Amino acid sequence: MSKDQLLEQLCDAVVDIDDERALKLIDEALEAGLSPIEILTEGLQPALAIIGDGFDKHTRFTSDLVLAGEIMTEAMEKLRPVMEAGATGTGDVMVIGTVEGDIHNVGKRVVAAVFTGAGYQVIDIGENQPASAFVKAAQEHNARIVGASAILGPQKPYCKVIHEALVEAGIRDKVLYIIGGWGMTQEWCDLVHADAYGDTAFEALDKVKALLS
Ligand code: B12
Repeated sequence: MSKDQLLEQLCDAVVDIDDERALKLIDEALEAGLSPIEILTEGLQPALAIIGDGFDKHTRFTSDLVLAGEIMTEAMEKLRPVMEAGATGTGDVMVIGTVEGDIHNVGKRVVAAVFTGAGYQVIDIGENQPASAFVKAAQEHNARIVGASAILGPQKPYCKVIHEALVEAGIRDKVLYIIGGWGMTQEWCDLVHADAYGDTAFEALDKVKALLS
């Protein structure tokens, strides 16, 4: 099967919520030499966009989101070790979490895997986390980067609460504060006083590298 066929079939398998087939196709894609990022961005994410659109149009239900999320969890278990292999280590620590009120965790884990792969030491504090948890972890681990994932529209303003908590703790100027999540924009980034936002994990990595250099 060609690379394009593999990715197309993988997308179809996720859209059909056929986890067994999706996981088998991920193995095949890795064996065929496709990178985890190609698999994620060209196979899995288009499927999630289709399911998300269906949810918007009421042709898909919350149960479909749950099942798609479960497939993504299993997919990340396969892809993460490949993404992390060969990390050399920059010494910089990144604390990342999903903001309070939001339980989406796939995007955060992709960002964590990409930064780990690029050599950062990533501390993932989990989902639905209050600002105090970001501050506590940043202090404990002497973080250079703090990342907040806010996927849900109504939770995006919470990124400002985290900025304020970092200011209050006296560590805002010591960390690079980055945000991301479905539909994140520069406007949100400015509103919540983050240093940068990333549409994708790789865009975020490029921005962080540029800002830290
Ligand atoms: C799977 C899924 C779920 C699963 C999540 C399972 C899990 N383990 O995470 C479950 C079932 C729990 C879920 C629940 C809900 N969901 Co949902 N969900 C999705 C879905 C289909 C895929 C999300 C996903 O995993 N994407 C794949 C990852 C890789 O992409 P990503 O999250 O965007 O992350 C990338 C970037 O955004 C960025 N990024 C992300 N985080 C960060 C952080 C930093 C620091 C940086 C730099 C970058 C960055 O980099 C990532 C990698 O490139 C999306 C639709 C979609 N198209 O995304 C809807 C979607 C996000 N959900 C939506 C909704 C409405 C809900 C519910 C409210 C539904 C309901 N009525 O109950 C609940 C909310 C629960 C809660 N309190 O959080 C809406 C949000 C719309 C909005 N404007 O807010 C979406 C967009 C669907 C839609 N079109 O309506 N959902």
